[in-house]
Amino acid sequence: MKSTKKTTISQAAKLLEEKERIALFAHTNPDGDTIGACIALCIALRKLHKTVKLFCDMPMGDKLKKAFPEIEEFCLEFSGKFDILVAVDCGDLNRVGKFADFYDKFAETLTLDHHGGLFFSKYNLVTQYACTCQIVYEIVQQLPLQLDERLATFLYMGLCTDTGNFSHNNTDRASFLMAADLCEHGAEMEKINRVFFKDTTLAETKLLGRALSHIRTYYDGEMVLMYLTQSDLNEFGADFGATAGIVQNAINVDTARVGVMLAEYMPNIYKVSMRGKDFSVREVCQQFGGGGHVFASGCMISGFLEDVIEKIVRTVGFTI
Ligand SMILES: [Mn+2]
Repeated sequence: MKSTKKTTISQAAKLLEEKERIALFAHTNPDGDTIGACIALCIALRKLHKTVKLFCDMPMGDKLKKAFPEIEEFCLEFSGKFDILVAVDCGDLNRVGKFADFYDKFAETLTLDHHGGLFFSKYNLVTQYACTCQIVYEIVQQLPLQLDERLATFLYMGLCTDTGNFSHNNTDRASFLMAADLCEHGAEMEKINRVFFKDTTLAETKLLGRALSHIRTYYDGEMVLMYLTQSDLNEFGADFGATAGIVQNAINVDTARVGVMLAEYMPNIYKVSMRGKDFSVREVCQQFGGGGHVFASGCMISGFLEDVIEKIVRTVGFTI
């Protein structure tokens, strides 16, 4: 069993200052918080003349690269020599994705996370903050450098995405104080909002229309379901990633306690996303070998569309 210890903001800042070659790992299927935190920390550490490289087992996505052409893409394969590896916004080792085994064997590792998960690194800075960008923000304040526009912009990226634009329960006083400070330092807030909350491709908008046209309700409207098949995706030339987030339209229906979105991932294999209001969708997804959060979970189910829908309706029916 390797030894792990709890680390404070100032200890983490000191640790990073001591190291010369630093590898930052974003979590698999990277979101705005892990990307923003990695880029901000990279900018800060390079200001201190450190050698920093960013890794992730998936790229950060075209929308982001279009909006911020200056940022460097993650390295998808590991290479280089480092003094420390840092897992950014990772609640457990699996989040490091395909680098997990290598990460686990490395002697000097540091977790920066806000999911309150297990200690899997040598040093663990695990908080109850709204976002990992707040951890990086506080680390940056301990380092001998000033916030600038770029740092403020990427720190804002994680703050506004992980708080759902300051609307989720995790939004607190610290979120607004941080936002005020980042605003003062020139964060490009409108641009971040556009990229993460507004911009869609034409294919995505058409796909949403198709999903909405496939809406079905069960249990007096307490369950709302939508689906997309591979032929829908092909018709609009959309890739599978374009189905992400559509489930929100199902749970937004005022009568809904369960929102379900099925997207055909491969022929007769459906990725099922569920959202709940006062209803544990995690338990439903666990019945199918999936999981996640109590009110936001997912699973994969194989079968013909109508059979898959029937299975879900029946399973939800046990507890609704
Ligand atoms: Mn996060």
